[in-house]
Amino acid sequence: MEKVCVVGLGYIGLPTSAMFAKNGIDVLGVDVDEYVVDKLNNGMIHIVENGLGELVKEVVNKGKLRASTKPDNADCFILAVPTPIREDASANIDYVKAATESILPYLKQGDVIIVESTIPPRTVDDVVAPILKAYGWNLDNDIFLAHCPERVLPGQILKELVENTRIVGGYNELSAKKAADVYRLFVEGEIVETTAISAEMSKLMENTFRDVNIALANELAKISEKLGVDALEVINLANKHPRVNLHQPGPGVGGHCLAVDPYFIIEKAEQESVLISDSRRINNSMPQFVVDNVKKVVSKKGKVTVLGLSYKGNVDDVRESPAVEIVELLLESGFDVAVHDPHVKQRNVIYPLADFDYSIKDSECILVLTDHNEFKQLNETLVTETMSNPLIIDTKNCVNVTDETIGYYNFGNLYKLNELVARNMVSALN
Ligand code: SAJ
Repeated sequence: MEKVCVVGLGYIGLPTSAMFAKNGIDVLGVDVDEYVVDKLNNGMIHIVENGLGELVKEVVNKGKLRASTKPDNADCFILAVPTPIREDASANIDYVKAATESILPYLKQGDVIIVESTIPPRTVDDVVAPILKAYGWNLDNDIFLAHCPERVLPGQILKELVENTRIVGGYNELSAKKAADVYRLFVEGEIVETTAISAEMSKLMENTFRDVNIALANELAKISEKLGVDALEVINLANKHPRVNLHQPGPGVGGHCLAVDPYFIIEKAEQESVLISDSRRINNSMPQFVVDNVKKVVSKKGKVTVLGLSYKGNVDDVRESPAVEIVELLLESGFDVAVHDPHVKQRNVIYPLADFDYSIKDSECILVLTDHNEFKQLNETLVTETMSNPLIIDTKNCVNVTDETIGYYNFGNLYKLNELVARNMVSALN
């Protein structure tokens, strides 16, 4: 194999392109966005990922990686385009269809086509294969089709691309074998060959497993708040059992994977996906649960400081972030909301972001929604001196508070907010 064409230069396509180029393959990266293409051809990247900038610069300079808005002939085509979710929670696979159609004029006998995008079960068999067949290709002998879902974690993509086990689901056995050979170029982890449908389903179930388990932790948090139990201690205790791994509760589940992938299963087997649907509902209910607790301690129109807008710690990604929904709910409830996030860029959000000092000035409550490293140790002197009421609700259990005059609440002692409210009501009556 000499040439690879990667369609879609996002978080998966770009690092994958760079990885093939690093291993001696001539790579053409294709993207509809001219800005992305121009940047890449100048040796620069448009996303943030550890080590990727340096690698891309190196392989572009060596002439192993270049970009274009159109595909070209290659021995292998990798489709890594987004599959966003529609308003009605169904998967939008239009980009996968368009990417498949875009490579049709460039295919030749013996080529391998690999879909890396996350797709609903049966998409390779029912959508991608028919497009290729309609163009006249025989998928048993002429060209080879497979689904190989990406499984990397943002922040350590280059390492995980090499080390993770890859599941390669072929349209048929020969396709799985051909596609597995492609990844052998740089994957050091195990490469498992299977059918396309099993690969599609296993990818979705990995993230669904996590979503369902987080829902269980979130349900425990709600039950504990009602019963006066320390949910975080319960999790620690239960996890001492060698076969138990309760996850952590939080303000909801965000990102473009966990909060999306379960719907791809629900869409195809709605009646059967009972637990999966309920889990989505539980996780989706967490923003309102958080806001209900804020309402217990902040006066009408009072100032609330939101720390963290991204969907998880130390990333700049706000896609599907529960924090964004919480800010909206707080604003709808009439609070004066100041948002501080040292990782998120202002151009990616519609709210004005504030610096930490301004965000806590005259605030009645700091609401921590993301576990960024910067939040682990807050400036407590500033907190006690400038907040009108030094109180923290930490939905990620990440802030280390030493000053005893600061009221600190997390999912371990949220029920104590009810006691606080009762005490305040009594003192107001007196
Ligand atoms: N979260 C909790 N409680 C937990 C763990 C996570 O509330 O105990 C929340 C996070 O705060 C965040 C969300 O879940 O809002 C998702 O975070 P994550 O770190 O679990 O997952 P992602 O979406 O960043 O990446 C996942 C990974 N999948 C798994 O770990 C099974 C990654 O390996 C996949 O490549 C990625 O999805 C993907 O692209 O599918």
